[in-house]
Amino acid sequence: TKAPVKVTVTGAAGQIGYALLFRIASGQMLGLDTPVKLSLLEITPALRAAEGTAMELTDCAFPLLESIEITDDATRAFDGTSVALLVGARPRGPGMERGDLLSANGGIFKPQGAALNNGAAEDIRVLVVGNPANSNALIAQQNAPDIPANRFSAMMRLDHNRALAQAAQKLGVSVSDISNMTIWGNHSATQYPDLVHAQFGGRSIAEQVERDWLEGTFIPTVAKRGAAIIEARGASSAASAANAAIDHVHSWVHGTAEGDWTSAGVVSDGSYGIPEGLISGFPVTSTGGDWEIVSDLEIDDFSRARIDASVAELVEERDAIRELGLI
Ligand code: NAX
Repeated sequence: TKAPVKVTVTGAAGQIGYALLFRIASGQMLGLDTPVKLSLLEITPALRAAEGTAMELTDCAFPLLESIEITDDATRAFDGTSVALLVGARPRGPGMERGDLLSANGGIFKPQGAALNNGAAEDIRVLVVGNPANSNALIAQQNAPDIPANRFSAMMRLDHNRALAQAAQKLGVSVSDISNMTIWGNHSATQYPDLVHAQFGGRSIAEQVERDWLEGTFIPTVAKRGAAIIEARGASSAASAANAAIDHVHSWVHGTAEGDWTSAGVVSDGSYGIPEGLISGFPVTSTGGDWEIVSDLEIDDFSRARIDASVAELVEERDAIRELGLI
């Protein structure tokens, strides 16, 4: 076995945290050869609940779980950490405008970015799950100038997995028969799940389904799935979100399959006309360590318009957080 790796989960007492921690501790994220030291960061009133979760983690007697730390101090939680899963965020309350939401989250992600910058391990990798994920990731990244920008990513993987499942159901095939799916843009209702590049049987899926279904059913079903889950369950996606976070970090650390790619929100290098510096959904590969944006895909007019619309929203959010002095 390898040396133990410190993994920090923020919002650890929340519902995604509850679905996530046990899978990390069991080795499903970093691998069965890697012991983990868990650090649970919560706000003070939720520390007791986090202790309860920690008691259950202890009661699982996971062979790979070396230690559990519970704290409301970001400096301590991020000290020496190699993987930071930023799940805790401020949800949009009734009557809350986007500016209020961004500023409330700035109060969380700005100091967390700074704490990561000061104390995280050399090999730190950060995944932002808490919404608005892309902009929260940008705030954290911009406040951590000493950490390479490509170590920050925002979660598009739940949307990606939703898109795989919807396409597989439509074609009557297994999700494992579908490859090269991409979620472009923002993790929001404007996201563009791309069936033009997604493949089944070596061919574009867009060529194998009706145009009406692609535009009128597939895209809205994937983009509005979060709302549909809330309506059905009475609570937002938790287990599927945790699963996506596990998948994301697993692909990042262990690599993506040869010939395939996945989706992640990463800092744009200007590819595909997406302004440099924005954290946008892209097709990405990893050979085990760093995300790399898949280059030179041909973008048709329909995809161009969809990508541009979602990126315009990211630009607005970035301008708003800039105005608020968060970046
Ligand atoms: P919960 O409200 O159940 O849990 C959030 C937890 O974060 C709470 O325990 C809260 O005390 C904690 N928290 C708040 N501020 C904190 C801070 N400054 N430091 C540490 N912890 C803090 O929400 P949950 O359902 O777990 O969702 C968490 C976040 O994930 C939300 O922002 C949600 O919108 C987002 N999601 C993102 C998804 C994605 O695909 N990127 C999908 C699922 C999910 O909706």
